[in-house]
Amino acid sequence: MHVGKRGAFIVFEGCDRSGKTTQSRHLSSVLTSKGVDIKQINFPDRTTTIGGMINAYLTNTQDLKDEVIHLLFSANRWECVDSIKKDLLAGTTVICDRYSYSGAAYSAAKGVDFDWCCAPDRGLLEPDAVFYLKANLDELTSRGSYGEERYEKLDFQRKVGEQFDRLYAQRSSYWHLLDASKSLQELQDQIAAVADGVLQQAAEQPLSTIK
Ligand code: 2DT
Repeated sequence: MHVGKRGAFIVFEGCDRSGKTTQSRHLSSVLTSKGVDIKQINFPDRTTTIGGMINAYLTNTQDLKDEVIHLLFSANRWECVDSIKKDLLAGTTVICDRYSYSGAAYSAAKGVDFDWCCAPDRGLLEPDAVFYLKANLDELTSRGSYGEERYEKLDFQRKVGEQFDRLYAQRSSYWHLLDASKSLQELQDQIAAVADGVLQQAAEQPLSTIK
């Protein structure tokens, strides 16, 4: 049996183009250079069978009812839960680009009941920390137009942002609010400073699940 310390489960959340992917990759490389064992993952994981269905929906190849796609996103996380748990218990820190909170924020933004949206993810692993990159959407559009995927529209992103704010308000103990309009360097420094403490704390605490 492994008797070492567990890794931390760190999630990045926010609207499209808020810089999650850049920041999560950067944190992975900073921690790797400090000798931390890191695995980087993202949701949706489009490589699985369920992920293929999600990809068809996101690229507008297939239409699905809001509830159906919501449950597929959740199932896509459930199919990875054992492997995330195994990595964490083996001492690997898992850095994840989008998780349950994107699930709730995007579906609730369409008008699906918020509590209904949260229910299928109960029992999944709870992150030790969530970095919420809060975007000023007017500034985001100045970074160039949104892409072709289903959700990449400004009005919809505004609604998603409101849902993320709601999630943050209920979870501020382990969510770290970041102003996505700050420079890459400022954000990197802020995230790295918080991450050190998160790793230390996680090592002393058992894994918990989303209630
Ligand atoms: P990426 O652009 O990050 O690949 O995301 N989404 C994501 C949901 O609607 N529900 C979810 O549970 C998750 C994880 C956010 C593709 C889009 O999928 C949305 C944007």
